[in-house]
Amino acid sequence: MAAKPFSRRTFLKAAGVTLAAATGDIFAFNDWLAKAKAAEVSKIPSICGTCSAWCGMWIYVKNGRIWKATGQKQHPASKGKLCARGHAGIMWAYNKDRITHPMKRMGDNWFEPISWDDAYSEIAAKLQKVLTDYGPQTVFYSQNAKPTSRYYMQRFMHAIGAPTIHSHHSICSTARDVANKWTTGAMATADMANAKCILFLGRSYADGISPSATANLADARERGTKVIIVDPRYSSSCILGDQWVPIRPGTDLALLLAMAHVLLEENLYDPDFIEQYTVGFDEFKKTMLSYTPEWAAGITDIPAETIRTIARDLGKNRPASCIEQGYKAPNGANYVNGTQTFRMMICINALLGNYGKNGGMKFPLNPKLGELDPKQYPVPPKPKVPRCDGVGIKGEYPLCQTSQGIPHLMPKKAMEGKAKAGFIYSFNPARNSPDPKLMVDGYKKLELLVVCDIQWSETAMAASYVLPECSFVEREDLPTGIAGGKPAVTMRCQAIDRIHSQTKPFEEIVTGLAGKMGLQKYFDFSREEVATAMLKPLKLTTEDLRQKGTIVLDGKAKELSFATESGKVELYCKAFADNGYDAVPVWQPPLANAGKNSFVLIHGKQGIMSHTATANIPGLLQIAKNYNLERIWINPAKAKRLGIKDGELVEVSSPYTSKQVRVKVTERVHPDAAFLPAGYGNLSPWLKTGYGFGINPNDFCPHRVEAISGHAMMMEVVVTIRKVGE
Ligand SMILES: Nc1nc2c(c(=O)[nH]1)N[C@H]1C(S)=C(S)[C@@H](COP(=O)(O)OP(=O)(O)OC[C@H]3O[C@@H](n4cnc5c(=O)[nH]c(N)nc54)[C@H](O)[C@@H]3O)O[C@H]1N2
Ligand SMILES: Nc1nc2c(c(=O)[nH]1)N[C@H]1C(S)=C(S)[C@@H](COP(=O)(O)OP(=O)(O)OC[C@H]3O[C@@H](n4cnc5c(=O)[nH]c(N)nc54)[C@H](O)[C@@H]3O)O[C@H]1N2
Ligand code: SF4
Ligand SMILES: [Mo]
Repeated sequence: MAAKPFSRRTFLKAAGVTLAAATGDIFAFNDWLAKAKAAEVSKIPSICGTCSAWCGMWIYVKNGRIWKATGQKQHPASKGKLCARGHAGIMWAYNKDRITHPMKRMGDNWFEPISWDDAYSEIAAKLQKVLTDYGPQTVFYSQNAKPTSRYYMQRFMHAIGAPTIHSHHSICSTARDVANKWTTGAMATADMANAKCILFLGRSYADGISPSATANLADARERGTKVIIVDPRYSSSCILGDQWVPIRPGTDLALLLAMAHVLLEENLYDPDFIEQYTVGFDEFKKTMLSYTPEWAAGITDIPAETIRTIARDLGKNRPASCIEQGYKAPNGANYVNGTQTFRMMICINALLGNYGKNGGMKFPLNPKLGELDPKQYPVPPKPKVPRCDGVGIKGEYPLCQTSQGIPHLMPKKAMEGKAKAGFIYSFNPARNSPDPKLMVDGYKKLELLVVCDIQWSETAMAASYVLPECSFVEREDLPTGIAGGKPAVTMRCQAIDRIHSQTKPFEEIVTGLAGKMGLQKYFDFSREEVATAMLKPLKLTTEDLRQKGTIVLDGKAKELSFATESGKVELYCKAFADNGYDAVPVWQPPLANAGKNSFVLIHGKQGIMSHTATANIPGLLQIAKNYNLERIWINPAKAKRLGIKDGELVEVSSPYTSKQVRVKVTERVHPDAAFLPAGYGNLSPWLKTGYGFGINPNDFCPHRVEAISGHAMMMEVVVTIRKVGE
């Protein structure tokens, strides 16, 4: 299956053969081409690791090297296609800036290689000391959203009695997820294929890409679906939309309150749905009455008549109309009012009566995977101590989900002495969260920080030990379920042998460390055994997945139900009231407001970059350079007032920092907003390709934690911009 390793010795041997066979014609192109064509090609199913869409891919391998990749047709995110990042990400394996050995930090930007055995022993000893001196509540584990190896680290954390486990969502979508949990009980997704009218708040399928979502948007356009996009800037999705509605940053909540007002006032809602499936309609209606479109127009900068038209478009097309749930723009991790903004999106979808209906919001079906028999394979008990991020604790962050937690809070907790040791896997919070200096200073206060990455991320640079994983094309991972209209199951398989012999899959690393901690009994199984147990209820085997990659399962839509405390959509949310939050959303202004000569600093994805992880991939960075993609966008009216012309070098300043970048002067952005692409500004000097290119919005924003869901409020900052040299 996996091809031969590409070592220097095999290369020299192969070169010798060529030389002997082709005397006098060593580098002839035809000879090379013939050999390349004659090479056997193997096709291995994998899962793209270049963003959290986790597309199913086929990797084609020739002569032990990756040749190309294509998207798996049956995988719901790829549907036969990959994006540019996916095509580039397969080459990560060969990147010159990979971490190739376990490393121990000796000083600033100074690490020395260490053997795996010594690394495990030293880490285990330091961890044991932290556990003895301060207790397991001071240990945390933070990771990216998806990796299946959470299975191993969760066991490890429970085995040491430590409850604080994080995903990256406090800088992504935690406000959305918390609002969903308490309002509908689970996350429904927009049924684009059948919608007659759909409203996007910031979410941009053509920038924050998954190939199938981008294709769905194009199809919707072809079908004549009315697509309305509210965004302070004209995103790449707007060419596929009917209407771009520029909005003042951070004010979507006012728009939604006024839309609810119109739907109620003009009887454009579904009374039967409200009666059968919601609680709190009377309080909700009473609150909405005061929020007129004229009131919202002054706040959002959207004319009252436009607000009425948007509400009517949705109301008249109900139930085949909806507000797409998005990830983060106004409702995920960016503004102080994000949690209530998302609650309002749900409330409007409920007014439209669109839950469970074609063209509305549908709850995806999850495949039910099995597990190892706990009698044969002991499971560590759930930890009893409280979490160190306050999640689930009354008076701190009671409503935030324990499955997500607040990872960006850990450096602060380290400064306060409440966090002492941390493990971070496949996650770069030091660069992807606001205030990188605080993040790094805090992490360095820990007695132990272990980071597992493939490259020298900013977080790795702050670690006491850096453990190198092999990249996604070099390993097989556990199977994973995919929720959707039809549930599916998929597995990443190993396409090539490891390039660097000292790199390992995370599961081996955790198991090795557990051995040194005396916790072998919880890890006495092979990955094959776990994978087999997971697939058993589906009557599938690991071989099935190694052949097919992704398998779509049968699944029948369940009767509509809501997994909330009341069993209904909570227009009035009791849990919010019980914890001192507004039970019905009310207007809450953003913290940052632009002045005559200042801007709210907004940001977003570009189709060719994943967060700050891909700027170090040479092919992708070259595209960014060729097309000046790092520039900050400002509106011509304001640019003129500030004496700034397109392409000039400007200094962007917030109370926290000043940095220079070139400017893109464009009508495509609201005058109150400056839009900075989010993928640049790598600070780690060992990311040699990306280092020094562009600047990053997180540098300008302070460290903060929103009160309800605990997100980072990443766009709540005002900047000034002036021409350099003035
Ligand atoms: N400036 C900026 N900040 C952002 C965003 C942004 O776009 N720009 N986006 C926000 C959002 S929506 C999110 S979800 C978060 C995302 O924040 P992160 O979860 O930190 O996302 P990435 O930047 O993709 O970082 C993933 C890390 O995993 C490493 N990695 C990649 N493959 C592997 C692997 O196979 N094994 C291991 N061990 N490591 C691997 C990468 O090198 C990188 O250091 O950031 C948020 N913050
Ligand atoms: N190319 C690429 N695709 C990705 C990723 C990636 O890193 N790169 N990451 C994946 C991940 S983890 C995520 S979370 C998704 C994110 O995908 P999206 O949810 O689409 O996230 P962003 O690009 O962060 O969206 C920011 C958009 O919100 C707009 N915006 C800013 N402020 C406001 C506001 O106040 N109101 C409104 N209505 N809009 C506002 C910005 O102008 C921008 O267009 O993308 C996924 N896909
Ligand atoms: S959207 Fe692109 S980068 Fe993300 S998983 Fe799919 S192919 Fe990979
Ligand atoms: Mo995200």
